[in-house]
Amino acid sequence: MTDMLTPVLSDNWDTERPWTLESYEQTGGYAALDTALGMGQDAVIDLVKESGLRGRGGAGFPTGMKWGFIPQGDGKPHYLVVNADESEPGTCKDIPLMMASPHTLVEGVIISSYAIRANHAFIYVRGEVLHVVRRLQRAVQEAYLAGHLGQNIHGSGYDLELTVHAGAGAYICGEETALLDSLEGRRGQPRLRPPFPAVAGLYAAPTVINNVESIASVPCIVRNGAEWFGSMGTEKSKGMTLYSLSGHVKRPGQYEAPLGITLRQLLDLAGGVREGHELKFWTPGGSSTPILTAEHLDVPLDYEGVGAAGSMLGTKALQIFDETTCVVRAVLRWTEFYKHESCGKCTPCREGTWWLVQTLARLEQGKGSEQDLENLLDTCDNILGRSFCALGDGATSPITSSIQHFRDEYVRHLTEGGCPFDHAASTLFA
Ligand code: L3W
Ligand code: SF4
Repeated sequence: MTDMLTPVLSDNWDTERPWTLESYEQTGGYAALDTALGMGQDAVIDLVKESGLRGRGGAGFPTGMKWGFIPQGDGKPHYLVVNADESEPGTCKDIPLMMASPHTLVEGVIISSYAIRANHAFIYVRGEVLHVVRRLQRAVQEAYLAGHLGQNIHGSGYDLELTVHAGAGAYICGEETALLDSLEGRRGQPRLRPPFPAVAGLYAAPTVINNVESIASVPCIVRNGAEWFGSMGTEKSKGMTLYSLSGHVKRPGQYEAPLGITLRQLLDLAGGVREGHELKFWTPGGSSTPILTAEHLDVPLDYEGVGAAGSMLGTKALQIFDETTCVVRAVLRWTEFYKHESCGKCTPCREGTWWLVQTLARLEQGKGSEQDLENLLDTCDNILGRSFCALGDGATSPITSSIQHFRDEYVRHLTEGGCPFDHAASTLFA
């Protein structure tokens, strides 16, 4: 079964102190940078386009196409911003990547900035993860001292400054335009799109914003070629990716495998659901993506496959819940998170998430009525597609999907006058 694993980004994670420059260079690190500098900017963009790499932050937008939106030869400043504000519930791939091998990201930043003709790049990282901020700062310092960053990189005439910026701990700052506002020193709230950041981003200049994993995938594509990358995955979802398994699974953690692998195969790699229990529901990409059930064990985990099953691949954060978990309680917890993190800019999300929590809490305590289920769906309907950014839409996903798959369980709370589950047995959301 381990032949399903394709360690590329995680290949050096088990080596001696892989976060140091010395260790990274011993495993071929920064050789791709030389290759890219020798290819020229447009050839690097073409290579990334040909590879079929799609954004790993949740939306799956083609990376090379996004880079292609940056006006070339305009002589104006361009920026690259790495979205390292990993906060989606269940999502835990970028932080392990940056802790284990920060130079993979730094090398990716330099190559990507070179391709889009940017001379200043930023890594916007969650403020709470101070250990990651420090590790990145140290890696950036090492890269400057070795001549991988700064003036005239590797004698190519190309200059790049790289700034590591720590956010202040708001989930909304993972939304790309709120991130830009925050980076510019303002309160992080989403901006109207269009214009997309590729047209008017940081300081109103053309800006590429990509997720950590997307940018970290660039050096291996330069090293091994577009064909190699496309030999993994499926026709429309190419390459390998980091899947994060958490919850009721024997060996939680990051599993790097081709896009299109199934949860059944990943669970085999992870030792299965915890002993003596069975799968009840799971999220394919964090709590913003509609939940799926044991019926979906063989859904290909790629953008198309998960979409066809009625959900989204999202961040590939596979949260596994067995039969001891109350779905109503899980959904209530996630909804409390979205209510807390709603930035308040638009009414459907600001007011709607408050009402969702009130109604869900009543149902979870067995105090509501069946009409509350209709009220929940109606509120979701008034948030979905009417909110200013994806947070509002995402907040509705666990509710609508759980009512679709587990309506009976909601009703059971009402008929039994309370939650029928022993939360201590689940240990999650206890
Ligand atoms: C130029 C156009 N650029 C689109 C760019 C756009 C962005 C990218 C994708 O949300 C999802 C969300 C969460 N010209 C363009 C264009 N672009 N059209 O393409 O854009 P979009 O709007 O499809 O998605 P998004 O706003 O980036 C991301 C979901 O991910 N999610 C949340 C993840 C949370 C984390 C985290 O904690 N780190 O990643 C999980 O599923 O709900 O749907 O760059 O500018 N015409
Ligand atoms: Fe803010 Fe929510 Fe509206 Fe997004 S949907 S702008 S988070 S209030």
